[in-house]
Amino acid sequence: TTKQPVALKHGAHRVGKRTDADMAKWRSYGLGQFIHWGLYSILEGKYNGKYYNGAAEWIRSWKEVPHAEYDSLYKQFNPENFNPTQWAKMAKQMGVKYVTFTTKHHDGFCLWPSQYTQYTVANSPYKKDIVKQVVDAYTKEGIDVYLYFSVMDWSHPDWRTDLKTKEDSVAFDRFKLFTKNQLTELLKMYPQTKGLWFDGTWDTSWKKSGAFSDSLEQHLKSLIPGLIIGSRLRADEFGNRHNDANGVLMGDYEQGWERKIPKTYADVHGNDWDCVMTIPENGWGYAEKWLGHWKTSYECIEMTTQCVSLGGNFVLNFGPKADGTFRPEEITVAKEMGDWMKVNNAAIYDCEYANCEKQDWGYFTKKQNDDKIYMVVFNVPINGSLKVKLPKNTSIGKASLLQAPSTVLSTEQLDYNASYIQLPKGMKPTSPFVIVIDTKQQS
Ligand code: JFZ
Repeated sequence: TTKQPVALKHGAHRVGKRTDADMAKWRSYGLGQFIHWGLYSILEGKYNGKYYNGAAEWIRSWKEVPHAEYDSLYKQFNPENFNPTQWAKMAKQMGVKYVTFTTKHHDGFCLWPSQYTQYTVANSPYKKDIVKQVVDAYTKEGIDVYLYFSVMDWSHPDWRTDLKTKEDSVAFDRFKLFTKNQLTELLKMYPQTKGLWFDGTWDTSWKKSGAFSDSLEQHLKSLIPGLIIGSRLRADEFGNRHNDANGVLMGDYEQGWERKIPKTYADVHGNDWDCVMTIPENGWGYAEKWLGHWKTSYECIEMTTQCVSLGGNFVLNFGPKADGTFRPEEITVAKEMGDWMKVNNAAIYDCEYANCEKQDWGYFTKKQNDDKIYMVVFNVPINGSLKVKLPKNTSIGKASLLQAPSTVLSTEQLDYNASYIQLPKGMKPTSPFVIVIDTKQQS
């Protein structure tokens, strides 16, 4: 007996990937930037000389921090060195194709002058609209803009984590209207927006509001045709998130790959997806001290490649300081990634899963709508001879170095789907490099 699908009013409205041009563009990005900036940036992950162990943008939830004091931080928000053009140019040099920017995080402070609350940048000493400046500067550099929005809002008296009483439901109805108003306002004020990145949607109150989030999603999509919304907004009528009761993704791409990367293509269940990643182990907002390991540009390049090789995008987070500047560690990672992308981006942009997974030497990517495949090599054997298992029904026509296209590499075919590729004698790579393969298809 096969399991009958559950009839759902508020489950997925589409099975499989979107097929339109906006989503095709999203799929081609490869690399993105995330930015977490807000009042938490002022505290820098510490309070009263003590360091907070959690993610810096969560510091308001630490017992050491009096809420009244945190909620007054907006009176100090004055990023004198904020230079949106510089931000966008840094992102451009890094090679990112899209940015996701925190318009409002869990604390509720709005970086745009929302007319639905007083708790906005307009009432800070800085006064000016931050979101507009980010949207304009990045758009000018040709980088697509996505707006991060936390539904959960610690500043709003009507926010509830659960709906246990009649009073809760009445309050939460007001909150839902507030949320819809703010989102409508954002899309009307910043019509260049390509998509929304939702967060703070895990509480029972929101999971019980599946009918509302369904209508909200449709409303937002009616405001900007082609708008992209991931799987972190809605719940179905049974409170299932990401995937509905039938296991079908609700949203345009899987938003669950947070600080983790799928191991195999089977793990992504045929969905579009992106992975959002922090440079330190955890923590998205600025913290004075990064405890534990920080990722190097090398690790971030490998993660970018790994994501693209499994059909996803890699999105690296930055947490600017309260004054509007980036910490040197982030500037270095961005610069080094950009230098690498400049040479090797052919293997990242417009690329997809090549029907072959990680091998000893590194990762395959494949140009979309093209048979060209790329080997992004991270590990070179001592004898310079890479054993390559090729995608199904594929053998090597020609193998060459992306950096030196006239260098044709000698190959030895082992069987139809496997070959040795010999690197030029004396080639001692100091960074990951790309081999381009023109394929021969089995007829
Ligand atoms: C959320 C936020 O709480 C956090 O501050 C940051 O903005 C991040 C991008 O998103 O954190 C989450 C959300 C979901 C998961 C983990 C952390 N999750 O699904 O595993």
